[in-house]
Amino acid sequence: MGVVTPGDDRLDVDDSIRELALLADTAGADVEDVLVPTVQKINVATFVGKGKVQELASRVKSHKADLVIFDDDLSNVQVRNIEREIECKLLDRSALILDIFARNARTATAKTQVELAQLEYLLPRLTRQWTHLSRQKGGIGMRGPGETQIETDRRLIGTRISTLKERLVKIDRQRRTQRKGRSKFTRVSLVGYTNAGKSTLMNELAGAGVLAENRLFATLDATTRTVELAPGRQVLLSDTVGFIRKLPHRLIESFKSTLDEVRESDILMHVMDASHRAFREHKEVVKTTLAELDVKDKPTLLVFNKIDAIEDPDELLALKNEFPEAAFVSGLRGIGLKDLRDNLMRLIDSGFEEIEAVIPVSDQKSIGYIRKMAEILEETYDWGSVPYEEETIAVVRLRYRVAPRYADDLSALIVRYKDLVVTPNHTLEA
Ligand SMILES: Nc1nc2c(ncn2[C@@H]2O[C@H](COP(=O)(O)OP(=O)(O)OP(=O)(O)O)[C@@H](O)[C@H]2O)c(=O)[nH]1
Ligand SMILES: [Mg+2]
Repeated sequence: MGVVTPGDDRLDVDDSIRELALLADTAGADVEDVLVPTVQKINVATFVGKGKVQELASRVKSHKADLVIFDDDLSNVQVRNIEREIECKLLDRSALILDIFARNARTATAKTQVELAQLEYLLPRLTRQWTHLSRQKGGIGMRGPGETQIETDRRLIGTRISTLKERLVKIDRQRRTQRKGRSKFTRVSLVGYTNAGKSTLMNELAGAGVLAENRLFATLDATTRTVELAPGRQVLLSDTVGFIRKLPHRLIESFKSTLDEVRESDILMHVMDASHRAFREHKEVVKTTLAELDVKDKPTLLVFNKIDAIEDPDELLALKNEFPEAAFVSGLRGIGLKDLRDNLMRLIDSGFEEIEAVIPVSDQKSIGYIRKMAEILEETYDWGSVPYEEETIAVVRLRYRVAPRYADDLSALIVRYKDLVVTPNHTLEA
């Protein structure tokens, strides 16, 4: 069930409902009936008016439905009131998305993040009907004198939330260490609406063996692989969780560890399902979600995927005209991948700095640091004939490519050698 309110565009609501049906299907439900009444005003007690609730109740009865799903987020009170009338279980969109995330979570990180989001969703919704938690834990001694069951439950959930948060802090720390170890490569993240084809593209580019499926939120954790864009040009490509409209904010927050991959990458590839009629809206949702994650102003390559599924060639042509900088591909059929790699390289080259520095070989610390943080393109030596501070010393000349985020660091390191020049009569040998 969804509603059209006076400010809404009917077509948008229809898209949203179609997507809700897909979500329901992903969660394992069979959709029997859809109701999208026009309402003038949201009712505080029951969301829709009394008449609509009664109609819903009679449809539930005639279909013998087990479940009603609302496209909008409902308050605690609204859920309770409507459930009482319709005599069956009621979920809102957030709860449904949380359920799908819980089903699809495979890795320990994803499971921890989902559980945290679920509990935080649950906490303010605890009602008296919901009193089984302490019994699961054995119960005895759990209940203080005069304390109600609901307070006990709240406390248990609170404790569990703290435990999960601590666990995520540890995961964060581990991941940060992992990322540090590979920081000299350009990091590219695939972002996009769920089901746009990110994992398929990842598999195609990196031979990754990531699960790609025609269901929503198949991917819930980040996977990173090396991709060779051209001989000798490697980047790190990460595939991660997709976005959707009305993604519960709590969920975004819980997925911080996974989404840090996106936040810390140098470049984004925004993958879109170009054959989806609502792709423009999806594109906006992705942009808004990224802004919510504080990911702004990152160089982004737009990737129009699933072009094999666009039936009208004129439509494809129009898109290419509208987005001349974008890449047009089919991850599934392997179309356009060479252009995609080239576009990506061009984008990287436009943002990255190429620097040449001459450094005394004795300064192994600086050389080691550059090796770690930058990609070395050329390395030549002069063993002992370069004049420096009244001596002649051995130097290395490094040409390297560095991400903007490390460029200043490295320049500070080598600024003291700026007068060190290798004159042409010194032969530099590799
Ligand atoms: N026709 C067509 N289908 C594609 C293409 N790329 C991917 N698909 C299909 O789209 C569905 C979703 O693909 P995924 O790669 O799992 O999408 P995703 O963006 O990783 O989705 P989530 O991880 O769920 O967010 C799968 O059924 C793919 O086979 C394409 O180029 N053309
Ligand atoms: Mg995926």
